[in-house]
Amino acid sequence: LTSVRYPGVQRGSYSQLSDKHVQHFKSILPKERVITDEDDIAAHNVDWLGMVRGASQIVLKPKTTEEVSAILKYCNAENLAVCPQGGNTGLVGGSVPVFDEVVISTSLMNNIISLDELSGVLVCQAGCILENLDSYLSERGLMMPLDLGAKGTCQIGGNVSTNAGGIRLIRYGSLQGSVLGIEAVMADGEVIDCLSSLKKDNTGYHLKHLFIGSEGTLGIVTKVAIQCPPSPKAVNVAFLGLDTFDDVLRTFKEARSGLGEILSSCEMMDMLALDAATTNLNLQRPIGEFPFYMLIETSGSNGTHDEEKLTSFLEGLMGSGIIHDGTVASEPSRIKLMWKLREGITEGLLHDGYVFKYDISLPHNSFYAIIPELKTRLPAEKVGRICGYGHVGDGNLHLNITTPKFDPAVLKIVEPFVFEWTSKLKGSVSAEHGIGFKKTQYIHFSKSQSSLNLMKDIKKLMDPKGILNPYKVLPAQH
Ligand code: AKG
Repeated sequence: LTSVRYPGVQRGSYSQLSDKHVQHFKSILPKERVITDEDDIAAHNVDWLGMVRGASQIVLKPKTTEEVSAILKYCNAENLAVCPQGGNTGLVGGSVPVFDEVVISTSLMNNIISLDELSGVLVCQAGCILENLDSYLSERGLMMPLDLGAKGTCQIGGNVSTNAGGIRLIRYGSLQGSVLGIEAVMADGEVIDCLSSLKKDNTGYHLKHLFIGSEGTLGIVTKVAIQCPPSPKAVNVAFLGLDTFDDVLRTFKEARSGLGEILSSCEMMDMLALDAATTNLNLQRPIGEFPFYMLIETSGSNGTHDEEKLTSFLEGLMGSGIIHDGTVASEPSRIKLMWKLREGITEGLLHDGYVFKYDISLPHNSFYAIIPELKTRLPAEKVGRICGYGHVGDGNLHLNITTPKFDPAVLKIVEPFVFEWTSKLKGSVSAEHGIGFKKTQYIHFSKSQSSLNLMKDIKKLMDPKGILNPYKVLPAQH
């Protein structure tokens, strides 16, 4: 197999799947969990954006850690490459095969193992869907410490493997801080049990971190222990209109000081980003038209106290002319509608045609400058929209450029320019989406050669044959 779609990417010298292998998988799993029907495999071979497509001939659906272990032990012995797959909602092609890797889907590993309602520690299998976990917790006065647009489909194992960010990072921190323990299976089938559910545990190397954010290249996460905060008693969302990006930064600064501990989200969208959701998904804009919008959420334990704080924060902004229009929601249905506008942007952009997608961390004072810069570099007749939105509170910009269809001339102008720009500002070329398949040749813009060498050494130690999620994260040559 060679790839026409990915020139320059060579299939590794792995074994080809044979009938003997399929029969063996059927001795590990019941045959209905060994999927070889082309139609049933199709969705596992393509990413959510429809941009990365593999040619796997088999999908395995284990239910237990022991089954994952037996599968990997066999694949390692037989030199079969594997692609671990959770909800397959990633945006950098990390969760789909590139060639004919064996797909190991965690979708049936969806048991909640335990919940300590006092400490808030949840232990569950990797295939639990984020939203299902959140619903389970909310009935018990708790919540997941992360939330993102793909919550209805993404799985916690995938979230942890990619160290997914999302809309509440500003409040609850990076996911790696909430993950107390992990159970993972290494390439040779060895089960690594670091499933500690202790808040404090400084007994040697923090091995769990090898599996957080390594995107399935060092092991397959099978169980996680997560610290879950109490769910808030009061939630408010303000949707604001602003004239300039400087005003967005001023509002963020005021929100940090004025809302303090109740601030749970601080998001921005420019006019064209919001328009992708309103026009393309037919959603209602809740306020007038502005060059910039912000969605600010508060979550706290005392509704009256929160409302007082929010009111005085908004009055201050209005008084000093930083915001001109805005609306506040405290009923769950209206809050949901406002979040739909923000979370619908990704899907809305796809309706334009092709999307060039960048997920970058930048210093606040240079957060938005790349958008006007790209507008001067890209010929207007070639692009649909150049827009920016994202987690301004966390310094994470989602830069998106749409074109009617894939246009190599646009690509040439945008890459590596975006990565060079980001690197010069000491930003990150992947803030929260990971490196996956799409960004491997750009990782060096954010990682030193010595770090890359150590990553390569760790990979060799933990997966000497390189069977785990090949072609992902690590650059082919460095
Ligand atoms: C977000 O909406 O926060 C995402 O991570 C998706 C960003 C994108 O579609 O570029």
